[in-house]
Amino acid sequence: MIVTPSPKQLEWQESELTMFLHFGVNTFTDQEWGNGKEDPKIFNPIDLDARQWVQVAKDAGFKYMILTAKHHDGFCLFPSKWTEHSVKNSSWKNGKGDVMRELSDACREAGIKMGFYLSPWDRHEPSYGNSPVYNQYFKNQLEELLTNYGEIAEVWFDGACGEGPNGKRQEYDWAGFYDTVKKIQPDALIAICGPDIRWVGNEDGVARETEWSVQDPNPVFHPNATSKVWYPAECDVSIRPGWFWHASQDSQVKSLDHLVDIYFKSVGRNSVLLLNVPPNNRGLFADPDVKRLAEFRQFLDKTFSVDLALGKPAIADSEEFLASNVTDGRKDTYWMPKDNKTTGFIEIDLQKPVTFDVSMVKEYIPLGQRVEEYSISAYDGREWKTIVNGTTIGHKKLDRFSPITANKVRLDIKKSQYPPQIRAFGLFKMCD
Ligand code: FUL
Repeated sequence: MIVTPSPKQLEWQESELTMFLHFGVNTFTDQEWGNGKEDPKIFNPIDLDARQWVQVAKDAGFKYMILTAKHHDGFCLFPSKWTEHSVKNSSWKNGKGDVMRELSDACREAGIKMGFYLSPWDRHEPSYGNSPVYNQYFKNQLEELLTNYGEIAEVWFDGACGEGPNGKRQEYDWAGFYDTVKKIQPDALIAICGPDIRWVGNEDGVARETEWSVQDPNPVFHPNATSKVWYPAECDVSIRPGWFWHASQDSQVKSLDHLVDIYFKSVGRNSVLLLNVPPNNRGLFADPDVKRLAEFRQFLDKTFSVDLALGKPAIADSEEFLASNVTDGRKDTYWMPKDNKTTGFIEIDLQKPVTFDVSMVKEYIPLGQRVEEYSISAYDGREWKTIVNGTTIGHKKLDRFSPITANKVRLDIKKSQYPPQIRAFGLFKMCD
């Protein structure tokens, strides 16, 4: 049986860019992990403007935003009725503010999808460590977040699980948490400690060269699965050294080169990039981050707006579906060889010498991820040269190489678990 994504997993994968927002009491204490003893009064982002966050994210091409509704310190950015440790006892807006509300309203207005991070580990809540009681507390908060803020696209469960105040260890009721999410918002994707989206395994924003969206089920996150599951990778990383804003890190925003490298190693390796941009203590994105995101967008636009293979004639050794489907710019067509063949090649005639240094290959993932090994070669009028040897492709595989001038290129599918279905084969010249 070929494993395929759910419609929501597909939509998520195709969106490619998600923004993470770490914000809370740590923003005011200059910490990365709060201890739960912070005075809620310290939370006072006097200029908070969620529309600024959303505009910056949207302008940079991000399609989803995920807010830390509660981090490990237990302080809630929404006025939960189950605790006093929240915005309602902060100085901000005399306790009348609700960051979830402001962000969800702004996202809806702008057509951006919203998600939240709710830390299971809670260093403030006294019931933490008393497993059934705390699990109920956590479900109550999930219910608030899933009921009061419109559509929630992604629920992000962190795996961190520290010791409770009474020295007891908290056993999370994952199955119960998923039931709560599915009952209220069946379409919400559950990420990381959840069944729908997989943590890539590091916090550097980097996927593997070989990245399969088809995986063996995780016994905790897919307790009922009996065979492989669609479990695509998400690459989380912060634009700064820390997840939370620190004044001292205003000068340490990642360079454009670093962000571009992350893009190629995440989105370009069949993953979604979850880039953290933390609001500052005024409640705004800081200037260096805003500037860098604009540069990042400019780089991507300049590099990817001209596909040098688009509309060029293509042939293949075998065509159940036409080879020219890979250069037609459409997402609903693909090349596939005849007779269930699992190997084959496509050749694109560029019609004149063209210089490029990036290739993009996409599989038609609505029908699964299939390719295990491929290569790309270029013909300069005299000889064929192999420029890429790769393994998996998936939603999108980007390869970088030294600039090459060629008038023909060829994609060889050398090994595939089922007949390959190639949606696109593009060529680009990176902007300087
Ligand atoms: C980790 C947390 O401990 C960090 O503070 C951060 O939230 C990161 C995304 O996940 O597990």
